[in-house]
Amino acid sequence: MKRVLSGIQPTSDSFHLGNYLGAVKQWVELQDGHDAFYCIVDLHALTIETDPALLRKRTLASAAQLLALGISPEKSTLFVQSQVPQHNQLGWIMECLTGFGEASRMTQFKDKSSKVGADSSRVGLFTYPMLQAADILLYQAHFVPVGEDQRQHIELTRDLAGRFNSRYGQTFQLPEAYILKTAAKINDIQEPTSKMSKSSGAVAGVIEIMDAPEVNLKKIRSAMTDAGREVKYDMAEKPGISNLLTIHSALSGQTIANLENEFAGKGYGDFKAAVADVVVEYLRPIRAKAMELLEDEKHLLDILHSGSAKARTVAQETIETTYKNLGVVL
Ligand code: ATP
Ligand code: LTN
Repeated sequence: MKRVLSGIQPTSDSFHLGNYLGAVKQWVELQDGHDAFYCIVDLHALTIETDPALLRKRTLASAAQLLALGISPEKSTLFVQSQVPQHNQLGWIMECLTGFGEASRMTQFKDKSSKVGADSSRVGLFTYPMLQAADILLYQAHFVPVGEDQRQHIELTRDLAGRFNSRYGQTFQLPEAYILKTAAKINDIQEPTSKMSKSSGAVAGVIEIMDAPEVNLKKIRSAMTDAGREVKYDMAEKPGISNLLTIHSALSGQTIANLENEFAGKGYGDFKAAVADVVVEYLRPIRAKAMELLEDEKHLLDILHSGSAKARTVAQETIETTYKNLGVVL
């Protein structure tokens, strides 16, 4: 069976629709027929200032949401990055393999560091992609399901794996990004030309899984639309409507062409009401399930501890081969 690995940061109380449609939906699908490892990357979340109580709360909330969205501990290994110290061990080796210029070209680093300024940016934000490479290579993953914004990090991971293998002998599987064309990028519903984001979006533009149904209903009804009145997919001229069409289609399973027909001659108001309905009804049971899971912290911790134990066994094997090939005395 092919191996799959992906990660998500516990940086907010709720995942948003972009996280789900761009990434986690594929995680759920890939559990069948693959050996899947899914990681809550709490060490990556430390690259921005974090309150200890919030980090804990959000790590558990992330686990509850992943389970509610369909990740099954029977079918896949769900674990917490910091509970597997091998990530730090391989992270250092990846840092020693990466060029300074190469790391400087990572667009996520450039975007995030330019927002706070070079002086306030952490070194950890700079070395973030090398820890991510370690996350992936430790498990010898074939596929990495992520949104479009992560493509460059997966490319770097492939380059590092290839470089290590050619210098020190075959050690790592070269991973491939697994990115679905249809929902690779969900945009902010108030600013439909920028990506929906946990950390940078204004709340009105981000549809959160854990928000109450009334809140999401209101957000979608007030989503930014475009000039004109036709419900038509056109990313350049109608980014707002196109984004809403993508969301509706991804959740309802109807094609965009079908939706365009269905709403031909109707106004944006009717269309937004329909999108709101689809989103709210889709998320209602998921939110309820996540809330129920959060009531039993011990059960959640048991799932994470057993996932982490399994992950450590696989990760340790890779560390031993890596050290041996590097010439480290074992
Ligand atoms: P931040 O904005 O704080 O960087 P984020 O919202 O991008 O956070 P991450 O934890 O970095 O969330 O991403 C988790 C997964 O969700 C990644 O695979 C990422 O590609 C995907 N993702 C994030 N935002 C979107 C989006 N707007 N559309 C599609 N996929 C997305
Ligand atoms: N950088 C990713 C989160 C992430 C990840 C990973 C994704 C950390 N480690 C390993 C896939 C595989 C992000 O910002 N979305």
